[in-house]
Amino acid sequence: MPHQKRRKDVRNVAIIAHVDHGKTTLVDALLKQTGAHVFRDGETAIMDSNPLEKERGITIFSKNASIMWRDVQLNIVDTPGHADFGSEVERILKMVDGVLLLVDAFEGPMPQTKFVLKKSLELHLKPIVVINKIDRPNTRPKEVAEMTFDLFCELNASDEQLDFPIVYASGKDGYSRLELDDADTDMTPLLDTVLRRVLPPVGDVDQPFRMLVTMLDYDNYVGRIAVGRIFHGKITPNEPIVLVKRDGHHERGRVTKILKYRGLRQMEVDVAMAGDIVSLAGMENVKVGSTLAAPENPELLPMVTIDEPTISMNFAHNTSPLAGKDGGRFLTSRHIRERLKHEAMVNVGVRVEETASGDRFKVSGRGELHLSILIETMRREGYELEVSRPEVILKKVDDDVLEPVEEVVIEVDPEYQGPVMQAIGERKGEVNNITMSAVGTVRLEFYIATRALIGFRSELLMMTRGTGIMYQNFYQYQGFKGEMPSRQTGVMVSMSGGKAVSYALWGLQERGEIFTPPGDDLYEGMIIGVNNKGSDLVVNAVREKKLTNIRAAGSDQAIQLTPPREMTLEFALEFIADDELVEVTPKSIRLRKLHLTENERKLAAKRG
Ligand SMILES: Nc1nc2c(ncn2[C@@H]2O[C@H](COP(=O)(O)OP(=O)(O)OP(=O)(O)O)[C@@H](O)[C@H]2O)c(=O)[nH]1
Ligand SMILES: [Mg+2]
Repeated sequence: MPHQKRRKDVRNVAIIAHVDHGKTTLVDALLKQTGAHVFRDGETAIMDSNPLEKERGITIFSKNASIMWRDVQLNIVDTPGHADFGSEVERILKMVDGVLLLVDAFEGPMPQTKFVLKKSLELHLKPIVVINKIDRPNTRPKEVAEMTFDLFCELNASDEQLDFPIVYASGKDGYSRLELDDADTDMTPLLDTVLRRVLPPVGDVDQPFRMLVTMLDYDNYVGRIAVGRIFHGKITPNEPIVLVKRDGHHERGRVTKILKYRGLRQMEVDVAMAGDIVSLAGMENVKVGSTLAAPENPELLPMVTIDEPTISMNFAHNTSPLAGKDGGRFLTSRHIRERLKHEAMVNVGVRVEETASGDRFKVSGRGELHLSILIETMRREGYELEVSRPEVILKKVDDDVLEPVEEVVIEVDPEYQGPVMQAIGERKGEVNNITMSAVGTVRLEFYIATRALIGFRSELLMMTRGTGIMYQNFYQYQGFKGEMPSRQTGVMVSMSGGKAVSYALWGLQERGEIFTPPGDDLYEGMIIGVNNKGSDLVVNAVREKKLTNIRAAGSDQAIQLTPPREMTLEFALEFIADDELVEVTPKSIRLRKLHLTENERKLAAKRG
């Protein structure tokens, strides 16, 4: 191998793991240890800065931070652990020279651990394994270390990769150890392991500048910002560069600003060079996967392929009688089209297509979470929408129809094992492993069509009284698995508009769960609850009690309403049937029939 110049003053490392194994909390500990950020009391997961991330307690977007350790600049990328964002993690891996693979000392390797490790090994990265959360009771760090070793073997790691260092840590309490029985110190053992194990970046500053764009950012003052790793050369502000798009087109421009991370903040710098992770402003049309290059060598840098979407939904402007009443500012089909077009530009995994009807758009993404985050973001921006049930995207290869299949792990108390196994069986899932966890829960591992999982999470929660945990991860496309069971219940549909009345709801609640609290505005065709008997039922939920006799009117106080379910977007999307829609406004999430009147529904049913 020819001699490669490496920079000793920088290391680029990504933190990868299954969802919730403690990536963002570990970054807190590193920022604290190096003084890169001063935490206020009770401040946690500082990198989860987006309001949706805070609300859900998960990381949605990868983010950078930079810390100094023993005069070396460590650029750290915190990545999302949820499977829907797996392809983003894959792209991040192209930007770094090393990874910290976190594994929860209690749970052990999970589906997304396998996915991110596989991708890292394929890119010839040499992971550092961090057995995390060792402060938790009932952990089994040694066993988890062995399971992780087995996973490396299963994924055909090279001997060099198999020789991974292990650091035991508690990101939450801010300590790490090289041996389990070492005394607790701080994050020094982990930070020193990073310096020792992660290769300094290769890069020749004398070559023409080239940078691969891995992430996008936006700033009101400077516009779109391209974030990525400089692979060759160096760059100074106002230098002319060429934007090389993935389709080979070139566009000339200039870098207006160069920003580098210091801690959590971006600072303007006068120069950046090979090995640096930087943010460059000035190129409005830049996309993820583009290359920014010096005019004398405008060639694309190789990038990992972008995964195809697996799920799609129809988006349209809100056509319900309550449209515009919840303070939405963007109500028309034109608004929705423009917003979605913008999203398709900046959100790599999202695809937007016009449909024959002209005012409905087919939006495809990498999973339900991926798309529900887009919907949630739009409603916060003031859009009103109606959205159809998620559908999986089928593939046709020669004469075969293929559908996406997921690898799923469910953890439940043993008493629920039977019903859950039965539900998996009904959905044509294939169980491939059943184990007991250290705390006595049963872990079921199985493969199942993505299609069969839509609606399954909410059913699992109901089946296990909210205790069941489920993780899923795209596995592969397989032959179409035929019909799947659909929702077992019908719904109660409001027969007219008006405000929901306690007395009426009270009369209806014995038929099934109610979604709307008294006082809520209803309209004809709106779904107000579940009808436990299979069919749909048109009901009157606005009927006041006749005040014919004083005693009965007085007894209204005695009405005991079960508190209605708090409607979340995830529940709504999973719950609805094909002839139903979710209405999303800045204030409410409502369910409705596609056809609002009973007549229209009957006609539609006749037409098939
Ligand atoms: N006991 C204990 N809990 C931890 C530790 N690290 C994180 N947690 C908790 O685990 C949960 C998830 O932590 P995060 O840091 O958000 O996990 P993450 O891997 O970034 O999650 P995603 O980004 O959504 O994949 C939070 O409730 C943390 O408080 C730890 O070292 N010990
Ligand atoms: Mg996180």
